[in-house]
Amino acid sequence: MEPTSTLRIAIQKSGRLTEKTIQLLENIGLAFDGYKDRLIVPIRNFDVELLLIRDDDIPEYVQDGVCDLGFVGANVTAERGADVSVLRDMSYGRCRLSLAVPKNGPFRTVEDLRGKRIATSYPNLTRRWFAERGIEVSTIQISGAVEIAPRLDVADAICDLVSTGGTLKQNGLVELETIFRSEAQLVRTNKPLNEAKRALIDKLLVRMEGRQLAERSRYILMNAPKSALPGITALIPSLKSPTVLPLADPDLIAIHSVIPIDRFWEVMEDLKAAGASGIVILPIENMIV
Ligand code: PRT
Ligand code: ZN
Repeated sequence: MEPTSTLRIAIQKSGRLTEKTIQLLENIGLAFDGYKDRLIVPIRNFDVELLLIRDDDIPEYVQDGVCDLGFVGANVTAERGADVSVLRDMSYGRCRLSLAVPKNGPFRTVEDLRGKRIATSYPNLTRRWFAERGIEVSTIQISGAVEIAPRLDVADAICDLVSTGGTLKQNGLVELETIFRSEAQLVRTNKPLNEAKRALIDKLLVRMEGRQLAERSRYILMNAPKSALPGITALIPSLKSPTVLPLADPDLIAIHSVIPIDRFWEVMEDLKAAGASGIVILPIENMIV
């Protein structure tokens, strides 16, 4: 497949990253019809097309310029050693690549794995990690169901992706050490792009930033006695100064602002203590600062 004048974005055809990526693209205003069972999906309102492929192929496609952008796990890009640039961490598809050993086995530390067999779908990352520590191991490359390798005596330990840890537990394995932390990323080719494509990428990035910021924020409304305003203003880590509106009761005011979601509970409790009442929190659809 040759590079085209249309901005081509690679996404995972069917897997853990697919739905979130499709949702994000819809949220930033790209209009397209169904994507299931299609290789190429044209975007109706931009000179963009989506290429739906296996995640393992995305780093190389972007590296070679067959696709200009790609959404792919950092783990895949790192394993492939692809020459691409990371434009954004996407904060979904979070997982870790970890070493795990049989729960009741003899291995308690990474040192205990010296000379042992490690089953993994990530032989490059695994080998590099052990080499950096001067520990010799042999890696056995397995493309799926790595977690059963110790039980089959194909390997002594595994190095596999973990998110909840449920799969390890079910298979009688315990995590020894995390060797790589990952999330989905938007990557860009390092091949030169024309002005139109660069401008379009910038536009999409601004929209993504707005969307991600909105997801991390909440709109907050509350009533309070006028006298409580200085105390409340000091508590709200708003983007700019909060909006203060008069109410029918001249002693009361309404305050509107935006708060980061990670401080949500703390801020709510502190506001109440500072005199706020009728506190309402609303999700934000989009935000451009
Ligand atoms: O078909 P294709 O090659 O495109 O897909 P794939 O099967 O190779 O990948 P897929 O869809 O499983 O994962 C795509 C990407 O999602 C990965 O490359 C990671 O970046 C990311 N990701 C996030 C994960 C997980 N979380 C995850 N939990 N990928 C795999 N897993 C596996 C894990 O290894 C375990 O076997 O899911 C299982 C459940 O995990 P626990 O810990 O929640 O039990
Ligand atoms: Zn894959």
